[in-house]
Amino acid sequence: MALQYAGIQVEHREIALRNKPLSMLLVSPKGTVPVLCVDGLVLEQSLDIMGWALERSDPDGWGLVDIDIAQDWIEKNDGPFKTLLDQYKYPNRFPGLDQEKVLGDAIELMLEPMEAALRSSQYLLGSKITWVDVAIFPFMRQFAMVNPQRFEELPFTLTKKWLNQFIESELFHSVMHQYPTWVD
Ligand SMILES: N[C@@H](CCC(=O)N[C@@H](CS)C(=O)NCC(=O)O)C(=O)O
Repeated sequence: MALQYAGIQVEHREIALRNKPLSMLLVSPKGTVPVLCVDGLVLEQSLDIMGWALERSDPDGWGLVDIDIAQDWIEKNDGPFKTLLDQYKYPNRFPGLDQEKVLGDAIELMLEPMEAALRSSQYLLGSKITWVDVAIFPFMRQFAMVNPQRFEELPFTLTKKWLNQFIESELFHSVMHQYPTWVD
């Protein structure tokens, strides 16, 4: 989304994670997606790719953030919330865990603070969209998709509205194509 927002054209190579092409592993042995290769530079973290794109073009000021607040949200999302998301998404991998307990932990960790933030402003860091919203909403989308009905029942009206705004956005739709899998 950041690349599209910044108007940067890329050659998109969709990867089958179970069968990673050698050409990808040669530039990025870490073997995770996304990877951006540009002018001899290899960026292997989503946030680095977003940052790189916004440095080139940022028409609506996605990059204008209080960096400490941004980092707090990102650390919470990429750390403990991601762990809970995996537990919630793949209960078979965590047989000892109670799904309602996982949901409760996620609510306390992320949904309640998000709802509180969205009570005082339209987006997580204020009245305008920033890269932090764009970096975090895909995780909340995945969380909601595990049990959409259960998610819908939760009393987090503002968080649901915030999420739906991104899911329904033209920008999101413009990048959510099915691409053919790249084969070397
Ligand atoms: N912190 C990295 C995480 C990248 C990551 O773990 N991506 C997953 C897919 S969402 C992956 O490529 N996993 C490798 C695999 O499943 O083999 C980022 O944000 O780019």
